[in-house]
Amino acid sequence: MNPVVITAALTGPIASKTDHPGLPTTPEEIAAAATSAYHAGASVAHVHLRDGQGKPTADLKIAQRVLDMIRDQSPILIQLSTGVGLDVPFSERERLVQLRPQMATLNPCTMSFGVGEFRNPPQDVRRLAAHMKELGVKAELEIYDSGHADFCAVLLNEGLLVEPLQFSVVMGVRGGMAATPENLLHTLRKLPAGAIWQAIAIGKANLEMTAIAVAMGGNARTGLEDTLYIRKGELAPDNAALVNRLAEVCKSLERPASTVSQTQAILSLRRDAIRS
Ligand code: KMH
Ligand code: ZN
Repeated sequence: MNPVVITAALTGPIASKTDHPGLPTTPEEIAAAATSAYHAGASVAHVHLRDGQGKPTADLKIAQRVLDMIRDQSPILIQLSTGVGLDVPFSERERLVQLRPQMATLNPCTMSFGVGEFRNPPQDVRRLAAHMKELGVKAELEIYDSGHADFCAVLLNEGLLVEPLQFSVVMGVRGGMAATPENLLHTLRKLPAGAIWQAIAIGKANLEMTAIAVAMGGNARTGLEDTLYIRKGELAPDNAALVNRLAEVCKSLERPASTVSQTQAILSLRRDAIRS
């Protein structure tokens, strides 16, 4: 079986240091978390940025600083979030791809997201997809419901996406599909042939659903964006502890965590002087 691409989602847009004192929010903390996650088995860091007040931001200077710091410390690949945060306008979010990370998220649809609204209007999504294609930034398609996969097929038909498509099946967000094996299977059946996928399980099903995904041949993500707890009632010590646990699951299933170089091949990433 293929090795597993483990992605570490270090910070996310929702939690604060009040929820978890170890949540990395400053550039220094985010870079250190990426490095520890790399040593624990992750080959991709999914990166959200926070401003000086700890709020989600799409500030290009902060983003560049974080990318540079991560690159200085390890070869982990960087996947920049264009989701950013629920209160950040799409026009600011989409600018982040100008920094040409090797990967960035593309959220295809608008939806309720917990207590808020995650706005991804179709014409804005099309414009961002086209820009990412032009810059050679690989789109990680975050789908929160099986219908989102259908819209990605429309974008593919319109020539806005580059194959192989790379999907994240996100489960457990209130407003999207629940984290259940049935929902995962149903959604996977909708993906175009040849698509690459990973499971993202938000909340208490994080371990079970990522383990199921690995057993099924998919890739998997974990980190404090996805769950603040390592088990019921016990905060995860840090991102690396969650990555380490997932890497152990992968090893037990005879699918070791992929190296950076293997991940570049598996995800068909651009290989150039810019390493992230
Ligand atoms: N910003 C959140 C609402 C992404 O990283 O692209 C969803 C999110 C997706 O975190
Ligand atoms: Zn994210």
